[in-house]
Amino acid sequence: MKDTAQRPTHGTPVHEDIDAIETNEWLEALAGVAKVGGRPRVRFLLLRLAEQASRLGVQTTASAYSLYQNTIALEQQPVYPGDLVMEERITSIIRWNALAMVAKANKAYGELGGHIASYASAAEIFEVGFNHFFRADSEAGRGDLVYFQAHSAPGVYARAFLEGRLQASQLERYRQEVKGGGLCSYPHPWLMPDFWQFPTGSMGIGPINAIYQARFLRYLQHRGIASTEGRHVWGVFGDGEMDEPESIAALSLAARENLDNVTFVINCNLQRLDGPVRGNGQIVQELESLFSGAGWNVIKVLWGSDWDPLFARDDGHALLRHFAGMVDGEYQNLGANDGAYNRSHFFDQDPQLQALVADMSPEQIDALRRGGHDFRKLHAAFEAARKHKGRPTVVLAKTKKGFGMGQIGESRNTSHQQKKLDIEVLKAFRDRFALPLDDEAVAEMRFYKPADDSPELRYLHQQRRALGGYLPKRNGVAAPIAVPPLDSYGRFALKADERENSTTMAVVRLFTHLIRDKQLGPRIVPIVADEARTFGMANLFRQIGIYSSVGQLYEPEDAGALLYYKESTDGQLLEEGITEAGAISSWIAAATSYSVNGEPMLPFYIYYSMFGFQRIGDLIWAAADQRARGFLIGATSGRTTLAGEGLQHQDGSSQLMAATVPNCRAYDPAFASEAAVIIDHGARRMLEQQEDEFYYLTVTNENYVQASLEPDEHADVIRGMRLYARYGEGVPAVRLLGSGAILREVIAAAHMLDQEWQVSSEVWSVTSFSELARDAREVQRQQVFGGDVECQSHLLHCLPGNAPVVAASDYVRAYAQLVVPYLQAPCICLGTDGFGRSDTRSALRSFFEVDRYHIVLAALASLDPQAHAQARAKYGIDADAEAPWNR
Ligand SMILES: Cc1ncc(C[n+]2csc(CCOP(=O)(O)OP(=O)(O)O)c2C)c(N)n1
Repeated sequence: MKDTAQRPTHGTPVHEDIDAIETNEWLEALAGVAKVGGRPRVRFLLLRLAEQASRLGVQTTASAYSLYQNTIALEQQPVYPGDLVMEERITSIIRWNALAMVAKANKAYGELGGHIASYASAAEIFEVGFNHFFRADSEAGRGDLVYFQAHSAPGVYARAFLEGRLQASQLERYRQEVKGGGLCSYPHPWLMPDFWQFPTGSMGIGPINAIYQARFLRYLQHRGIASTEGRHVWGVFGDGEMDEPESIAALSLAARENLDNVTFVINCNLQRLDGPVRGNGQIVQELESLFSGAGWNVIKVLWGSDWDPLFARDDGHALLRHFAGMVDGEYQNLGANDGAYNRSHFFDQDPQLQALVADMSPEQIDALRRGGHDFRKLHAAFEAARKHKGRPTVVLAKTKKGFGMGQIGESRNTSHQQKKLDIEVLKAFRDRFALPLDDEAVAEMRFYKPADDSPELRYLHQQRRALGGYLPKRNGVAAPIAVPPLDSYGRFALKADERENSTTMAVVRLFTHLIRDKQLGPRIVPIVADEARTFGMANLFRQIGIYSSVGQLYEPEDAGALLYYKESTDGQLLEEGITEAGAISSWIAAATSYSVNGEPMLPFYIYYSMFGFQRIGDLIWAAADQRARGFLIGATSGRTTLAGEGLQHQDGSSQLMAATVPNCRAYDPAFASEAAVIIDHGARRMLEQQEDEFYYLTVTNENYVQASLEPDEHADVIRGMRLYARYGEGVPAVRLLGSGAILREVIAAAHMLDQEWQVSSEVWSVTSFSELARDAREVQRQQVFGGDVECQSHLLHCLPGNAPVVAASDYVRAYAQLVVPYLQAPCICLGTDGFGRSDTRSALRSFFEVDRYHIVLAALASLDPQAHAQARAKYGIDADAEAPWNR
């Protein structure tokens, strides 16, 4: 180790001591106070001193982190309530099975991947949770929610194997899911719906989701929907994962909302995938500053029990001084090497340190554990976290990546990639953890499960029984909730009058009406990210209130107004502020409440459509994995319909992205009546039929006269297209398709074709190109496979034959093009490819070539070259103009 005294510690310079005797007097006095008056008295005096210093004009630069030691002192550590030897044995067995699962799959099949080193570092953290804290759902009520670090999944499987919940044959099929019965790489509720609850495979999603889950538990409690008191959210995450913006995005919300029902346990093994998390710094100290700055209670678990006697003998605090000056790259280096190396490279650097280990053998030095591998230290921290009131807690547990993997994997930069282990390494692992396996069993990497009546399994079951049962476990069924007849809440939309309205306003009105329904109403969760007024939802402020865990501590500025800003503890509306990631996390919590809480809810998250799939697409993907049920409303949608806003706001792509999510049903309705039918259908599918799908609707802020719908048209709206009208005489020469606000341009084009060019046409309102394509794809597949060759897609049912088709939408051409391969007719697709820009709707539609003139031109291009040339001249369309996507 290099010259530590001169090295900067995490963030603050080392100060020079100009009067060591005086310093000592102060320190001794403080130690005396601690002895007599205890810690609270010390804290009190320090606060008073800080106040006094401030009055004297001294800027105190107290660091935002504490010393590099355990937060819970030995004297405060409770007696361990479990059987340490037994738990060590069980953990060793689980370690082996987890390792064998990954190594075996990779040996047999080569490139299946998987991780050994991460779980190796987290085993004790998981096992303390499983043996003493993680409560399962039971007859006594719903249990805790646990977010497991995704790439430590092998350890969770290995435990479930001992519990008898997974069979050896399933462990054999780790990462081989296609034939069925295999185990997912990471937690995926979609693929293991009875097992995993929360998808955490994409870093950052677990932490933000966990916090909003904890907040939603409070919401349900405050609104009287479910009793969630006592339920705890645990999140076990990596220190590298904390780099993700989403991981830290909701920390202040958790503190602000006093979420003492959530605990993060950060596995600080100091490593990421390629190397150290903070080789030149100290991740533990950085995270402590971050979390305490955000208002969390921080508990550091850095050193195991074997260090206690060393600290006790270390009167001069040499250990703490040296720990403070050492960067994580060095900690990792020490971690990767044996006792002799640690003696020469750490303890021998300072006579005081040297003396501390003088009577210890290299093996004893080697066996000094980090706190995150010590059940007693971890238990004390978990217990303190669960008891802590008023604030969320983070446990920062210092561990070694690849703990127990020896020369090839312990604290090595390459640990993360270790998937194949040679026989000597496996034997060393067996010996290190005293596993009862002979050489043959080791060579074959046989899974090991003690007999059912063995002390190990009896203990394991007994601990779980005391915690209500087993987890992770997902419940997929909840009591159905009846949706009122559409006519009772959506009549205004089905029967249009002459008034102009927008589809956004109509959708808001629809769910506002639904809220009034006695049964379903309380289960509607409107969610906004600071855009309620934009979407005309201000009336909901007063009608249902804005949820606030503390009610309203101020008189709102607009108290006298009819629609004043009303916050209340039983408020129904979730006003999340400017955080789409937070708002979608709330939506996920509500949309999975049927499973997590057994209480189906129906969330409507309404937002600027551009800031949905594009901004937080990965969270939506995780929602899909999690079998979310609810509505996403992409408002102010359409690249030319959101006039004026410009490049960053105008959405021309979300429908295309939504089409890629298998259980997302995405619609781009043109009229309020269509939106009403879709919402009614979706609500029934999700709440009555319990289908694991969710609905995405793009709605616009363009006001126009709406169209009515007849009951016999509803099914076609859901299938994706319906005949709007025929124009002109005889068999239609061309079929015109339009979705969303662009349908009105299509209708105008049909009039022009008829009146100016004597071309007859059919106009189809396409509510969903993606649903049409999905259905057509399935039919085509059946036909290719020689199944029901007679069956026909809705698309071809509507558009038989080869009369030309023109399809236009307010999205990129690829959206309408989703249906082209399934048509028998030639088809020209118009769309809004390119960057949006600010201007009027008509200017934008002209620019992007989706206005009525360009639709007429496209229709004539496929029908009549002469008329086409005339039309181009008549409408002033410049054939040489640069394409919009190049501008
Ligand atoms: C969003 C995202 N980016 C990248 C990855 C790939 N990845 C998987 S594990 C990992 C490193 C995780 O490090 P850490 O959180 O410290 O966990 P450890 O394995 O060290 O316990 C990375 C980058 C991912 N899963 N998700």
